[in-house]
Amino acid sequence: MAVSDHVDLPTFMEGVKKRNPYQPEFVQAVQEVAEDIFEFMQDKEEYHSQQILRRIAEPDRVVSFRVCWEDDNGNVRVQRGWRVQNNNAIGPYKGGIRFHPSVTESVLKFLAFEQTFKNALTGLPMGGGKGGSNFNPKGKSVREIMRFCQSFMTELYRHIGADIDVPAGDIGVGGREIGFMFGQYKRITNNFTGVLTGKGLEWGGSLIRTEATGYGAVYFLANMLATKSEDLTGKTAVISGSGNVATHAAEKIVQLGGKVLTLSDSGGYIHDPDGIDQEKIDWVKTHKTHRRGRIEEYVTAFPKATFVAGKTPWGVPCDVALPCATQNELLGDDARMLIANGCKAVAEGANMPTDLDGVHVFKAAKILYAPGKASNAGGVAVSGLEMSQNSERRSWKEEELQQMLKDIMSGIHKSCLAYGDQGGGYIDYVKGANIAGFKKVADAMLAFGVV
Ligand code: NDP
Ligand code: 2IT
Repeated sequence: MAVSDHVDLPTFMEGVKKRNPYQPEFVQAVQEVAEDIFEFMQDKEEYHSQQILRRIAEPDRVVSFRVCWEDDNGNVRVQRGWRVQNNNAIGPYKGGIRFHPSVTESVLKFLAFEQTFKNALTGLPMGGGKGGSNFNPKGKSVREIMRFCQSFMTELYRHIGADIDVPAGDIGVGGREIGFMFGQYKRITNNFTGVLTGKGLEWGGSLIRTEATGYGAVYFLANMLATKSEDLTGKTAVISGSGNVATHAAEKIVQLGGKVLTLSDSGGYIHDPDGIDQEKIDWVKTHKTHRRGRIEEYVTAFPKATFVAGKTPWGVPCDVALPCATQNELLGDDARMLIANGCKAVAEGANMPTDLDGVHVFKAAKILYAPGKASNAGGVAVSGLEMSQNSERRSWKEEELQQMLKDIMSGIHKSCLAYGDQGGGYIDYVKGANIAGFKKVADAMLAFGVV
C-alpha cells in the first residue's frame, strides 16, 4: 500500500468513535494521542501496514464482572467490576484500580490506554492495564469496604498474576484497600507473590511508593522549569485534589521552596493565601485519609483560608498549576484563565485532567505543559521497582529509591525532549511523550508479528 493510501486522522477517529459508542473518555484519549502519532507515522510504512495504532487502541481484553457484597444492614448490594488489559507488548499488564461511582468501561479503557504509553516512558518492562468498580467508598464502614474488596478480588484473582497483570491503587483505592485485596488473593490462591503493588512495608511494599506520584510530578515540573533556567523557589502553586497525589505534590513543592495556595475535593476548593505548609499538609492527610473528612473543614482549622463551594481552583493566580484530582477537571476556559493570570507551567498529577480544548490552549500558548502520562509516571515507576524488589525478595533503601525515582523522571523528561523539541525554545511535551511512549510499544509489537 502506498503511503498516500493510508487512512487519515479524521477517518481513523471516525472508526474509533463508531467502534466505541458512548465511550467519550476513551475516544478523547485516543484522539489526543492520534493527533501526534499520525504526524510521526507519515513516512513510516510499517506502522501503517501493521495497523499498530489501531491495535494499541483496541484493548487486548476487557473483563467485566458482577461484584456482590452485603452491607452492614444485611442488604445485598450489586456493583460492576472491570479489568481492562490494554497491551502487554513490553511487560505484564500494569495499572491501578479505581473505586468511584463515575467509573465506567469508557473511563477504564481510557486509563488503560494512557497507562500503556506512560509505562513505556518509565523505561521499565510494564504493559498497560486498569481496573475498578462503580462502588462508592464514601460513607461506607471499614467492614463494608473489606467485604467489597474481598468480593472484587474473588473474581479478579483469576485474571491477574505477578507475570500476567499487576494492579495497584488509584482513586478510592489506597493502602487499606490493597491490604484487603492482597489478603483475599493470598487466601484464595495460597500464593504469596507480588501480584499487587502499593503494599504495606511489612508485607512486600516499597518505600516511597505512597509519595512517588506527587513527588515525581514535581520533579518533572522542576525539570521543565530548568529548561528556562528557573526553579520552584518562591513560586506559587495551585493544586486540585486532596488525595494521595495532591498532598504529596504539595509536600514536594513546599520542600523545593514553593508556596501552595489551594487544594480541593469534589465539594470545592480551599484557598490559603498564607500558603499550605508541611504542618497544614499533614493535617489534610490525616483529615482526608484517616478521618475521611471533607476539604471544606480546612477553614475551621485554619481560619485565614477560604472555601469556595462547587468550583475548581484554576481562577486563583499562580506561577504553576498541578491538576491532581480527576479527568476533565480543567477545561478550555480554565486553561485560558490560567494563562491570562500568568501561569508559566502545568504538570498533570491526575490522568487526562485537561480536556482536549484545554490541551490545545496550552499548546498554542507554548507554555511548559506536561501531560499526565509523562508527569504522573513516578507512581507506576516505583510500582515497577516494587515488582523488582518482590522478585528479588529484598527491599531497597530509601535513598536508593529516591534517586531512582528522580532519575526515571529525568529520563522521561529527556524522552519528551527527544521527540517534542519544536525549536525556538518551545518543547511540546504532549507530542514528545506520545511519540516516545508509542515508539517503544510499537517496535515491540512489530517484532511479534500479527498477534
Ligand atoms: P485519591 O482517591 O487519593 O484522591 C482523589 C482526589 O481527587 C480527592 O481529593 C477527590 O475528592 C478528588 N476527586 C476524585 N474524583 C473527583 C471528581 N469526579 N471531581 C472532583 N474531585 C474528584 O486518588 P489519587 O490521589 O490516587 O488520584 C488522583 C488522580 O491521580 C487520578 O486521576 C489518578 O488516576 C491519578 N494518578 C494516581 C496515581 C497513584 O499512584 N495514586 C498514579 C498516577 C496517577 P473527593 O474526596 O471529594 O472524592
Ligand atoms: O495511574 C497510575 O499510573 C496509577 N494509578 C498507578 C498505577 C500503578 O500500577 O502503580
